[in-house]
Amino acid sequence: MRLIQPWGHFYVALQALDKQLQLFITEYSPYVRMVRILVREKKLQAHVEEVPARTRIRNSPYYDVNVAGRVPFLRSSKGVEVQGSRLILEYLDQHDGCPILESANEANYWEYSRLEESAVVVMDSISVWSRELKRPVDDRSKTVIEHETARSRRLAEKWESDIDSPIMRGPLNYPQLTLACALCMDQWNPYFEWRNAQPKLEAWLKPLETRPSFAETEPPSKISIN
Ligand SMILES: N[C@@H](CCC(=O)N[C@@H](CS)C(=O)NCC(=O)O)C(=O)O
Repeated sequence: MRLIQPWGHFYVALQALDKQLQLFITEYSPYVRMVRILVREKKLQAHVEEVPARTRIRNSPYYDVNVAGRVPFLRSSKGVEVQGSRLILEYLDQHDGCPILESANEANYWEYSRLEESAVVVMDSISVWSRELKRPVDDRSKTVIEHETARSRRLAEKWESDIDSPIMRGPLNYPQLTLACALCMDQWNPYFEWRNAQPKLEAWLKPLETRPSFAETEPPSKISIN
């Protein structure tokens, strides 16, 4: 069976989901977490094997699987390889013709895309910042840390009003999943303290972050910073 899915101006032919897929992961990546949450929301655990990948090290065996060395990465036994969280989410959500993530429509396309991109910027910013904190002290860039700390604060302030958009309040969609996983990065990065200053955003996140799919994919610990 082949499904033809409209995707922007393109039509992407996707093979039907294999019985067995491998999802390459790390436990701290928010990009990976979005995919792991979708797998649980769609009850696809029996079809998707989560395989830990060793990223950012010299000569990692993972580079034989994915030359780009990034996670998430999806591989099927039929030879399909999907790179990048957004495309993997679409692949897993749409293969069965019963997507659970609401896509943009003609009427809300620009607003939906604006909000999704703003959520991606939060995720990118917190990821760069957290990655920097994980490096040995001598290797850390104070400039990068200061820049991303300030950027994420500004973004959280902006989201305190953007969160009122109907797109952020309706059925689960890409902007909501992205923002939720980005904001939950405070479970890993102890310096990302947005909750007290943004009470509306925290109230929005509560029902999402208490879902079992979020609880099961929580980072195992906070970054230990010395
Ligand atoms: N835009 C990509 C970003 C993925 C990404 O940056 N992944 C990080 C982990 S948070 C990674 O794999 N880093 C390892 C590396 O760059 O070598 C996506 O949406 O999947």
